[in-house]
Amino acid sequence: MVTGLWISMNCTFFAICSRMIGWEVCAPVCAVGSSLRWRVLLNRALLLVFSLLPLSAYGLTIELNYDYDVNGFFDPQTIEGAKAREALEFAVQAFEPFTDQLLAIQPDGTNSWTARITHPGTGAPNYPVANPEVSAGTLLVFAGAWDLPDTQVGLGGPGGWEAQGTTAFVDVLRNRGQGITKDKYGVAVDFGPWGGALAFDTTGPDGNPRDWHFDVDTRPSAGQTDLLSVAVHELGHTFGFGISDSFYRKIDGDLFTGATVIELNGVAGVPIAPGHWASGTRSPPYDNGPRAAMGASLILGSRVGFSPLDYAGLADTGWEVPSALLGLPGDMDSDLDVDGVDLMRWQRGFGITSGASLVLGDADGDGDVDRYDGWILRRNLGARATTLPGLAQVPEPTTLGLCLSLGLFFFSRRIELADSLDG
Ligand SMILES: [Ca+2]
Ligand SMILES: [Ca+2]
Ligand SMILES: [Ca+2]
Ligand SMILES: [Ca+2]
Ligand SMILES: [Zn+2]
Repeated sequence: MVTGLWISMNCTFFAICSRMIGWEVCAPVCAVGSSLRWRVLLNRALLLVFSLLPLSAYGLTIELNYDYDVNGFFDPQTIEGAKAREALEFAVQAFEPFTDQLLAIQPDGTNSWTARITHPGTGAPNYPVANPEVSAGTLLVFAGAWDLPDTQVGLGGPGGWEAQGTTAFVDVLRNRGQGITKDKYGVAVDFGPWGGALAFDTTGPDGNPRDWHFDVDTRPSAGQTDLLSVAVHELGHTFGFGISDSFYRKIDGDLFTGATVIELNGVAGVPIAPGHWASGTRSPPYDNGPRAAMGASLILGSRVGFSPLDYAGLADTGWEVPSALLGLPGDMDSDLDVDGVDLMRWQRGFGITSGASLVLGDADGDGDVDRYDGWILRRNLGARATTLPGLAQVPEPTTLGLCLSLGLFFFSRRIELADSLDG
């Protein structure tokens, strides 16, 4: 929660506020705040308002559930399992800065639902999970591991569902209060899943246990499979990359033509392969950028983080992605490099828990300056860019003209992320 920062800064507040609760509400507030007395009263009122806002206003929570981890890949009682869990819990931070206001799924006497997942510990399709509760601002993600076939290292995607109950309840399952999510009912503009499932491979194609690399602070050795890289890729699918109607709507021929991607890339679109960026796609705005995470394959022994291009793809799918994630990662002073000055900003800002900005060291736009921001920065130390795009946020649709009563939708899943070398 931000406190005190807006005293006599009500137009700064206006900028923040207009993002959070809408232009119409904030504009009159800014207009009347011209005298000091008004400002003091106003700021007291605003602080009260913000103290009542749910914490989810500042980002998503990804709730990891290991109930179906029947092979003990994430068993915290074992050294390896504890490391795997720590790595996955680190990886989900790549998505938690998104500011979408997802509605709560609360089954009760009238309303019930069944989540459907690909069982993350066995691969059983359409496995039912009865009536999970999902809090506002939260995605529920089931995690486990089994022997995925061939060279697959991970499997992830959003879950399906069946529901019965009130129209309002079914609508929440359909889109969590986001925009239209199915082309069947109009034009898909957003994606609002309850969550999904992630599975990791236990056994390599040679029949030996897969050699996983769990440590997020070091890079994998030759031949190792990096859990963080696989996790962010499969989570990207859970967020609709390569799966959702709103994603597919942005594909024209063999190019992805979402506005945020085009703005970041500076040309007409980015080549796409089924469900992924074309093989070997690198992310702008770097000079000689790293491979994007949502390519179809991972080179063993390498690490791919969720890159600006991957974030742009999710922004075009309907997610509210902070602008900090769409620039050069870790460039705190926006001078097109990641160097010691940026590192110093992060060190000075370290420990701020809310209200921070990029210049104070908040690399991921979630308002704090923490270990994750430093991790982003260190990964990119030495990186440069020639230009930064003038990125605009893709606006959330404000009205939904939908009223539907039944739902039995998308049993989606996506496999892939082969461990093959594809150049
Ligand atoms: Ca396998
Ligand atoms: Ca959204
Ligand atoms: Ca810099
Ligand atoms: Ca941060
Ligand atoms: Zn994939």
